[in-house]
Amino acid sequence: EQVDQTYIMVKPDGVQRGVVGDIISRFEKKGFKLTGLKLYQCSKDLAEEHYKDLKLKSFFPKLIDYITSGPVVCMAWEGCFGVVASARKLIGATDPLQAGPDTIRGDLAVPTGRNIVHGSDSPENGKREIALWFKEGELCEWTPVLTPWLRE
Ligand code: YYY
Ligand code: MG
Repeated sequence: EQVDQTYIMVKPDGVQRGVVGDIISRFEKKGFKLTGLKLYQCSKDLAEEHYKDLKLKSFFPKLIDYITSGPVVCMAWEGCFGVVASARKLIGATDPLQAGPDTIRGDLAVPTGRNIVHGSDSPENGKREIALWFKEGELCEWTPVLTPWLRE
């Protein structure tokens, strides 16, 4: 049975606005397994590496300023096949105006440049981003007691 990981991050505006608990709760309730969690002030270098595919975009410098403007909450979540796409659905569209109701961005955010949460866009990037943001020893292997009720 295939297991995937996704990197979810509450951006500095989400931390400042006090919605960290709400955001974590949505992934817990969906039945994903938390394997890593920390509050972290990231460097410019790390933010640039994380968003390296967007380096040529006009909004890149503003994006890096935003992500480094305060602490973020870094999370690694694991689930069965589809967890990465499923997490993106919970998060909603990049532009919160396009994000559906009951999504994190649809419920809590307005401008694209303050869209409060990040989620990996593919299983490959999930792995890459978790390796980028977490050191060995910061991730936990454990078996939630509800596993048989959440996986086939
Ligand atoms: O994966 P996701 O966060 O939904 O969008 P990306 O296209 O990867 O862009 C990353 C990040 O960049 C986005 O969450 C906000 C910011 N951004 C922006 O400020 N202005 C845009 N037109 C597009 C993206
Ligand atoms: Mg993205």
